[in-house]
Amino acid sequence: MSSEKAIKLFDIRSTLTPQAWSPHVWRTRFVLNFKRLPYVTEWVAYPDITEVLTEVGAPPTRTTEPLYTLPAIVDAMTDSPVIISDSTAIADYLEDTYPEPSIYPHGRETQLSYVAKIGQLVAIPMAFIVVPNTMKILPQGRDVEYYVGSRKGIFGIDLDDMYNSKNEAERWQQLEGGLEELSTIVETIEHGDRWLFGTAEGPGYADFVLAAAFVWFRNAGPEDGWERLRTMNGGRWERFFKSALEYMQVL
Ligand SMILES: N[C@@H](CCC(=O)N[C@@H](CS)C(=O)NCC(=O)O)C(=O)O
Repeated sequence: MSSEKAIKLFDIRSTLTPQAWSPHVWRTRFVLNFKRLPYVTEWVAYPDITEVLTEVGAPPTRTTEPLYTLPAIVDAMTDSPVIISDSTAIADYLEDTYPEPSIYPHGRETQLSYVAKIGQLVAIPMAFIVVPNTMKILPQGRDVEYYVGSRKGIFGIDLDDMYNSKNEAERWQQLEGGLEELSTIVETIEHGDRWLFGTAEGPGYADFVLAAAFVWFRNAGPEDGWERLRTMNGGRWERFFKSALEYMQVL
């Protein structure tokens, strides 16, 4: 597709086919697919994120290194191109600019409160398991070198200490506990059969955030990790993931 009248989505390159794995970028990709917006992906090497985003004029998303993160988008469908970084800011922008279908059923604040719960109960315990494994799907050389050299500064813990034979059982216990608690929260939300945080008619943004965490776990996590997770809580997560497949194209 010509990128002239499309949205450019910056994503992190990998050795996978298709390449997409980053949980934050998947949030944006789900929204673009759901709203059926034309987009093209520009694959960026981890060590080049700062240079690429500085060049396009995207704002930094952090106050400590790394200052620049993905996702970022350039929307060339508007009168003058709009450049945005940070998954929440992008979701808000896409919702304001292309309101239908809406990603905020039950309201934005409600969706973002579910997103916070997903972060605390699922994404954080998952990070300990996935982050040390991710180097396996990054191109050897400068991508892996940058990744390995910068993780401690971000997570405050050595990659070797995140997930190893000594703490593996405990890490899984934390993730299982988080999923169990999330499952209890989901029971209290009125939703249809397909989605957990949306309505009978369609998904909410929190559904995409949870699905993004699951794709991350499946694509960048340890071998058999997804096999183990998907059957937990009576297979709820696998059924949910099947619904999300509809919006999982990588363009
Ligand atoms: N608050 C940001 C966080 C995004 C984020 O942390 N992205 C990671 C990839 S999943 C990244 O680009 N990291 C850059 C790096 O580690 O150098 C958002 O929601 O978009």
